[in-house]
Amino acid sequence: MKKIVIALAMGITAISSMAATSMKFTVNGMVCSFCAQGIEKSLLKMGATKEVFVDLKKKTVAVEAKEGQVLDAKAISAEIVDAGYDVVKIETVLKSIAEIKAELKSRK
Ligand SMILES: [Cu+2]
Repeated sequence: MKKIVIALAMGITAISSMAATSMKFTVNGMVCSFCAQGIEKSLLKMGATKEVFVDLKKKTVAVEAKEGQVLDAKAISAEIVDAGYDVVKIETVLKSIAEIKAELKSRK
């Protein structure tokens, strides 16, 4: 019994130390900070969303998942499309929003 408990505890630590999971959407049609704010707001309302980051210049919307939760790419795309923008590319990346931001900055 003790062994099982230890194994479970180890399993939980392994999951929580996993890299953050995010999705990067390439979105056409976002032109100003109001566009960005609107998208941020609607995506933050979704249950699995931890953080949202919009980069207008790079036409990128990044969404980070809450720990242990899975992002719904279809639902997120639908939100963006409903708001009047075009989703042209979806990528899953094992990075946090902070890491994605740093990456976009270094890639001027
Ligand atoms: Cu706008």
